[in-house]
Amino acid sequence: MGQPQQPDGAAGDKPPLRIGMVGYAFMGAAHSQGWRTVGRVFDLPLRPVLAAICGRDGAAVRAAADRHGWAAAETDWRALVARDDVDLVDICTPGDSHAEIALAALAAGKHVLCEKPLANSVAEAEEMTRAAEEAQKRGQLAMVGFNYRRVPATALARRMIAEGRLGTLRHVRVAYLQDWLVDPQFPLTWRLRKEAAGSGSLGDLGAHIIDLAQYLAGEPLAGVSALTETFVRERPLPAGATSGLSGASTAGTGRVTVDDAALFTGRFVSGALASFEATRYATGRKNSLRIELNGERGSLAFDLERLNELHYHDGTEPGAHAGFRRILVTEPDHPYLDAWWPPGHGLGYEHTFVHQARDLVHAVAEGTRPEPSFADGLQVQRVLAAVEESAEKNSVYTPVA
Ligand code: SOE
Repeated sequence: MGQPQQPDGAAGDKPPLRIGMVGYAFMGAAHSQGWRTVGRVFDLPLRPVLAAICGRDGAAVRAAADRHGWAAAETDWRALVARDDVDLVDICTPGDSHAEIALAALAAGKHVLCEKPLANSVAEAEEMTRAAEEAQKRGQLAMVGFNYRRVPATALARRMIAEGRLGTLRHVRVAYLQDWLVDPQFPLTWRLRKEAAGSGSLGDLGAHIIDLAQYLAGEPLAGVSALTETFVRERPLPAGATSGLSGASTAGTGRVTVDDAALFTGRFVSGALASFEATRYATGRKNSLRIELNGERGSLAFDLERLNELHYHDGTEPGAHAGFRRILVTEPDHPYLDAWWPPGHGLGYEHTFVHQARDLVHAVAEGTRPEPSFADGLQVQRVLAAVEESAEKNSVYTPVA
C-alpha cells in the first residue's frame, strides 16, 4: 500500500491536514486526484495527507488505495471516522449515506466535505446543516462538493457579475445534458433507484445547475414550476458492482424509480426568470452544462464541453461592433490560473476538484466558512423538493385542448 502523499516543494514542513475519504468509484477517484495534486500546484497553508480511504469491498478498496495513493484502507466508514489520524472526512458515496456519515464525522470532531446533492431529502439536509452550524462554533468546517463553481470560467463569470457588468439580471437559461441512459439496456444502477440516489437526473444534474445558477445570479430562487419524465421504466438488473456511468447487466429486470429528465422554470427573488433542463437522454451530449445569463447591461454564456471559454456581450458598446466575444480563460489573472500553465494551455474537468480542495484547505487554515456551505446545499435541496412537488401536481401544466 502507498505511503501518505508528501506534496513536492516546501509543503513538507507545513502542518498536515489528514484526509479520510469514504467511496472510491468515479467521485472518489476525482476527489483523490484533487487531494493528491493540490499541494503540488498551489502554495497552501496546510499539507494535505491522503490518510485513509474506505469502501465495503476489501480487495477493491485496497486496490483503490494503491492506485490513488492512500496510506490505509478501511472497510467500515465508522472505523474511518473514528481514526485519530483523520482531520477531514470526504464523503463520495451515494446520497443515501451522506447524512449518516456527515453527522457522525461532525460529532467526531472532523471537518467534512460532502458530494452533491447534500442529501436525499430536505429533512436530512436540515439536520446536517444544523449539525454543521454547531460544529462551526467548535472550529469544524463543512462544505458541499458543487465543483462547477471552481471552473475558472464560471468563477470569472461570478466575478464579472459581482462587478455589475451584466447590470440587473433578467434571464438565466441553463441546461445540463448527458446521454448515458439512451440505451434501454443500460442496467438499473444505484443512480436509477430512488432509495439510493434520492432522485434521477434532477438530483444528479439538476442540483449542479440549480447551485450554479443561484451562485452566479448571487440570489436564491423563490419558486419553480416543473415537468419530469421517466422514459424507460424497466431496466435489466446490474451484474455485480457498477461504477461510474457504466456496468454490465443480468437477465432479470427491475423498475426505474427516479426521473430520467426534469424540465422546470423558476423565478429569482429579484424577479429574474430562469429555465432549467436536466437529462441523461440528450443523444450526442456527453457532459454539456450550458448557462447563459442576460442582464440589462450585458450577457455571459458558458458550456462545460468548452470549459476554457467564457462568452461575453457588453451591451453598453455601440451596436455597430457589439456582439458576443470569446474570453479564453487561461490568463494568470483569471481565477486559479496563476498556479497552472502559461496562457492558452487550458484546464479540464479534474482541475475543478483540485480547486475545490485548494479552497477548502484555505478555509480550514484560516477558519473561514467554506462555500458552498451545508446551508447552501440545503437551499438547493429545497429547490429540488419544490421541483418534485410541482411535477407531481403538474401545477402549471395546462393540457392542450
Ligand atoms: C453523472 O451524471 C455525473 O458523474 C454526476 O454525478 C457528476 O456530479 C457530474 O459532475 C458528472 O456527471
